[in-house]
Amino acid sequence: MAQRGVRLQIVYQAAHSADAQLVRGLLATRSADYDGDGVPERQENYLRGVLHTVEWRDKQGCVIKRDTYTGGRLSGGEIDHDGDGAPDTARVYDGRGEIRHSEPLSAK
Ligand SMILES: [Ca+2]
Ligand SMILES: [Ca+2]
Repeated sequence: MAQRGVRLQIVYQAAHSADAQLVRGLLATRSADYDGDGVPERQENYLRGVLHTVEWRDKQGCVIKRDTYTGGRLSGGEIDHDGDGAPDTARVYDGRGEIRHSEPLSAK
């Protein structure tokens, strides 16, 4: 029913504005601009309609946090604590989304 490239404009109470993109009727991305500056802080990326990653970006558009979902469930993540544009901490989550393991990533 929905065509490739269909875009939905949604206004949430929590976010200033949110934007969703469907590909062949399945949710592909969903982004939210919480402070209303026109640049989304958060973007959800879906694979075949299932949540795959959630990315948080700074004002320059650099990813400062990326969570990975397996089968729609939070499984791992990378964080850029010092804001140098490279992730420096990796996390592994248990089945309930609690941090099971966290370790520093070597600089690339
Ligand atoms: Ca924003
Ligand atoms: Ca870093």
